[in-house]
Amino acid sequence: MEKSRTPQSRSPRRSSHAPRNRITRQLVNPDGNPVRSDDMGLADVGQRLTTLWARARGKVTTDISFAAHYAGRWYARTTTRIEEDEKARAQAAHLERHGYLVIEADDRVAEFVRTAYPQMKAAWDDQVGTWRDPPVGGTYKLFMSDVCERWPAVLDILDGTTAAMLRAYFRSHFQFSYVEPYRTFPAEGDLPKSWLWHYDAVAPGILKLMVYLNGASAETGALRVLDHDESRALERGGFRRRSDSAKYSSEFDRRQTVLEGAPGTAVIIDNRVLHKATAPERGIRDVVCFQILPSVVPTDVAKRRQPSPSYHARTPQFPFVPPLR
Ligand SMILES: O=C(O)CCC(=O)C(=O)O
Repeated sequence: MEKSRTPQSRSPRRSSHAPRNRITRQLVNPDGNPVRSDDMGLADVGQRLTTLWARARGKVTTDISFAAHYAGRWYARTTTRIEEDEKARAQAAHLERHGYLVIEADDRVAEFVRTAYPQMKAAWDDQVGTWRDPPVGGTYKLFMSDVCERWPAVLDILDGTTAAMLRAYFRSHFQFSYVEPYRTFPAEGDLPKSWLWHYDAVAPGILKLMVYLNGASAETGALRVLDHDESRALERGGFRRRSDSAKYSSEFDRRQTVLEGAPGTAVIIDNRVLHKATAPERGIRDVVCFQILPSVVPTDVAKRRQPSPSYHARTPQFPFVPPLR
């Protein structure tokens, strides 16, 4: 039986004299209007195809990366046996439930802040082994390269309280996909993308952990976060992408949690919660940022296997699969 069609759903009948123009049917302008063939030169078509190809490649890379992460997490959980104490389990449950957690410095972190941070601070002040991001149009983040080579103790600073919580959270061992120190400054002009509300482009459950080397308050650039429930509420309310940040700014102001802390405090978020960097109103903020994922081998073994987990300007966006070419 033939399906009945409403007048709206019926496609317009093509006149036998009308030119068949596939491009007109497939492409739209950025404002959503169909592109007319006489608007488009060959260069435009080429440009559009390049954009579509880049998008498709990005999507495939993301999908493969996420699938690799889920498979790796499952395998790590089924092959490791983790028994952490009640405190670690309670902290992990908070991170799972809310999507963020703050851990005060334990002795090991405090020792690093006391002994290594003054040297790191001097290197930042003198701009030794550093680079700015973005290179033009702003001077908001000063990254430092080779932190694991210059201050190897950085790889061990989480070995106390935080490591126990991380194992309880992943229910497996864990590893770093990069270790990235950077300094943030008061802003002068338009802010680049991580200063708007966003999710990181990594699989859910991968953690970002920042150790505030010199502490952070609301005025000196503490990380802002929306917990799981608030992030979902903003999505339901229409937030889709970073560029929507200004439109929903009063909602963000109302719902956000500012993760403040003394020197050595670790703030941890999973990438399913909306978050944003904030330029200090005064002073500077120095952090070491770790991206953390599950591991099938103990963390010490994973550390030794990695040639250098320090962050470099070339670090791929998805550390788990090589970029597709
Ligand atoms: O530096 C911060 O406070 C957060 C950075 C951030 O969100 C990002 O780089 O994605």
